[in-house]
Amino acid sequence: MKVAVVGATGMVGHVMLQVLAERNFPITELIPVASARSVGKTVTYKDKEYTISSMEDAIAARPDIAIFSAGGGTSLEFAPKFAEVGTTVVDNSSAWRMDPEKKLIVPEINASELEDSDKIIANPNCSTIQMVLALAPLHKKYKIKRLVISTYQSITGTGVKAVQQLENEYKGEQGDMAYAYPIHRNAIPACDVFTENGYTKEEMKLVNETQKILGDNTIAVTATAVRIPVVGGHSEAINVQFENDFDLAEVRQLLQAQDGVTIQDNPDTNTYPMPIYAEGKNDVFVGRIRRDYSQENTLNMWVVADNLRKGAATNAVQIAEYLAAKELV
Ligand code: A2P
Ligand code: 11C
Repeated sequence: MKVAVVGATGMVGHVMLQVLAERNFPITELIPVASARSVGKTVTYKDKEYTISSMEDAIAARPDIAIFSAGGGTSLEFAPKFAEVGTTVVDNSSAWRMDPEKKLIVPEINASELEDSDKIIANPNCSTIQMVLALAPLHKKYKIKRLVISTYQSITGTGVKAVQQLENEYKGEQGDMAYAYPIHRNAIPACDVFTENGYTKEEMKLVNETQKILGDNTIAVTATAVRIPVVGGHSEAINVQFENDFDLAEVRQLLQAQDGVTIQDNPDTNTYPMPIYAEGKNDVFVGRIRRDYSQENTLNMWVVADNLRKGAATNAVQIAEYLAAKELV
């Protein structure tokens, strides 16, 4: 399969190449793409150097699949151009997610919606992916009524500049700021920019993308998204009220049976998910599973995943794997 990775020099692009290699994706030709300033430079894939192509050369090569992680503006402009030459685009940006014509896919949940006519497929936001994967089997069984979410998000979600900011502050050095405030020894209750309703874009993604992926616009969702000085992954405290009552042992069984979910939950041994241990893993880790005694049919849980892996690269590569396996490209 001829595969273009658009944004190959970026933080997510780098992990995409790693995940494609680890999972032995059937690549016959790899076309790494980045901005004009990177054309001619190289990236490494399976110990070999590959020269970065321009967007135009990549389109002319008519790849079977193009996996994009190069920002929303780039996707809006170039994904349709790839689609026009017959390439199927898996796009990690927010550009197409809420387009009613485009599918928003977490493979373990809704890959079966995909058809060969889908030429631009959206990969959800990182904090949404890890949450819905843990919720999907529970929603199916007990029907979610309302979600209250608090996130504790890794600075890698912001990009290289944020990682640099934390390193500079840690060392006591001056440098460019990715955030309006220091992030070292801080918690910033604003991920991405504010929208008109007083919520941030990140918080609204949790509302809108969750309803779209779970296929249920009646689910009420409210979120507070917070950036913390952590690199390994995003953590989320999720309070979920169901329409129907649940059995805690059955909740655990359902989560156990969910592909892509690993339970780490034992108060006796202080076992619970943490981003430092989720880093580099493809699974979503769930712990602190307990009943909320303050309200009927309500559960609390703590969900952690590597935001660059299942939250971005791994999910996108899994979509590509599904397309390949089902011969949809
Ligand atoms: P470049 O390295 O040449 O700037 P990140 O999200 O980590 O900042 O990475 C963004 C990725 O998207 C990088 O690989 C970047 O390339 C790429 N990119 C940004 N703008 C464009 C564009 N107009 N065309 C192609 N790739 C782009
Ligand atoms: C963050 N979720 O951690 C963001 C990063 O819509 O794909 C990815 C933004 C997106 O800030």
